[in-house]
Amino acid sequence: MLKENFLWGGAIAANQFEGGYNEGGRGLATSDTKTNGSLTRKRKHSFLDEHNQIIYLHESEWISHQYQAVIDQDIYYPSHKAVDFYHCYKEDIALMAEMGFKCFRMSISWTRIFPQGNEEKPNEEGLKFYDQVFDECLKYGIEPVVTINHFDMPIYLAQHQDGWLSRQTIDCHLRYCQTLFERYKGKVKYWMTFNEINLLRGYATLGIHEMTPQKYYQALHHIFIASALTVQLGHQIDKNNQIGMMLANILTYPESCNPQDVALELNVSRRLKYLFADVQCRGYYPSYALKLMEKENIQLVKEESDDQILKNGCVDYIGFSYYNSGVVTTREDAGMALGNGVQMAHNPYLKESAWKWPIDPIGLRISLNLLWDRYQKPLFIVENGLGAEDHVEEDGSIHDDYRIDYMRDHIIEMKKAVEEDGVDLIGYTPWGCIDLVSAGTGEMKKRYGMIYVDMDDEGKGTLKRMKKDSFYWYQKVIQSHGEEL
Ligand code: P53
Repeated sequence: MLKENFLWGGAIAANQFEGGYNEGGRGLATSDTKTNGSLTRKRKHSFLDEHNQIIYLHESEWISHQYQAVIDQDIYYPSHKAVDFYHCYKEDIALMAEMGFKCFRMSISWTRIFPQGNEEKPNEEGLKFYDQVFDECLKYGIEPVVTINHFDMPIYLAQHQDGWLSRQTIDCHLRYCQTLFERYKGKVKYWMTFNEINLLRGYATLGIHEMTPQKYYQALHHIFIASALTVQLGHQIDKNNQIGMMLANILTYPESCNPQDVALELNVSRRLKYLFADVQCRGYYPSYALKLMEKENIQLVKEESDDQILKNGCVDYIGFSYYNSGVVTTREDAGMALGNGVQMAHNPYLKESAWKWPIDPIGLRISLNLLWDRYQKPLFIVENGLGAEDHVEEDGSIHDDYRIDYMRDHIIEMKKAVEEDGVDLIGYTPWGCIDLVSAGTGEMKKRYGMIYVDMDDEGKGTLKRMKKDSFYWYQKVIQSHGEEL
């Protein structure tokens, strides 16, 4: 059986869900300059070039330091309104309560609390907004689970100090955390430091112009230190706080039993996944990471106390996202498939979603076991789900049996990991429980929710919320504690 206090719920992130981007004294974040996109046309940020012309650049395209991120008034940016949780939170939380949620995973927008990121004093209006959200949750017995930083970077810090490349950003982050821990003490117990810490890359999440491997590892080091200090601070302020890491659980299989494929898979999973969890769960850089940096000629600038900080800042649990698995191969002529941002070979045993993400429920059981074996820390599935296009019938019903199938198959495997393998699991919060903007493509039509939001890729729609078939299905799942699937 799942634990009695197992946390069934759902998950969202501020920049994809909240909107109200210029209300309540909120400052701009890098995500506010991200345009919408489509499956083929990836999103871009808007910048001013040296002639004061607005240009659009993908974050992987290197940009010069003097380029300044700006907002083009003629263009639609999905984060600005998102699906307007800022104004709809009462209705949304009521719907989650109706589904029977025990918890709600959400993130706080850094620039709502510190508009520039580096102020001495927080913005009271921003703090009040989250007070209201948490109070509304607690009214229904819903436990808030808070991601402190979900793909969030104040534009000011990106522009003035290259975001996480600067050690000063650690202090800014800690002031933000201290404010949250003190203000929401007694209301929030479950925290996560950095969403998908192993997927933080270019401008949007790290705030860095002109990325290089050296800059990447230096910024990552600052984030590791910031996270470890956050864990310590959170425990000091309230010993009941449970502070976790958040890992994009990149699960890879070798394409064949050729030892070269197996060795490649080991290498890939270390580089893309284990490095991050090893540092945050064990409190030091694993030897393969040190060798990897040595090989790439990376010289980390560290302070003397850094090793001790990492050691004293191990996380309490591992939150992770799981959508799919991928296949790695040493075969040079392999056909490539896109899965979770990593280029990989096709898996002939699995079906794919419309966005070409392979669907692999057994991979969830494997992942739970791999993480439990390696770390012996409680696990929390904080993202899982199927991005799909939904069709609204004339009577307003939405028959999303494909989503129900996806979730059912994953919950079955999750239960096996707990009941047959003995994995310690805190809860399950499927992604985008209410439809939201896709992080990868900026689309609205890539929907994950059990609640539909009337809004299209251009931001047009009434924002009306409608229950999909999966709403009633998940309600029963929670009610029966995962027995009725
Ligand atoms: P979308 C890429 C690969 C794996 C997970 O993703 C990812 C991403 C970013 O696109 O992000 C996580 O919206 C993330 C969420 C995101 C969700 O997965 O591209 O934590 O913010 O929305 C799903 O379909």
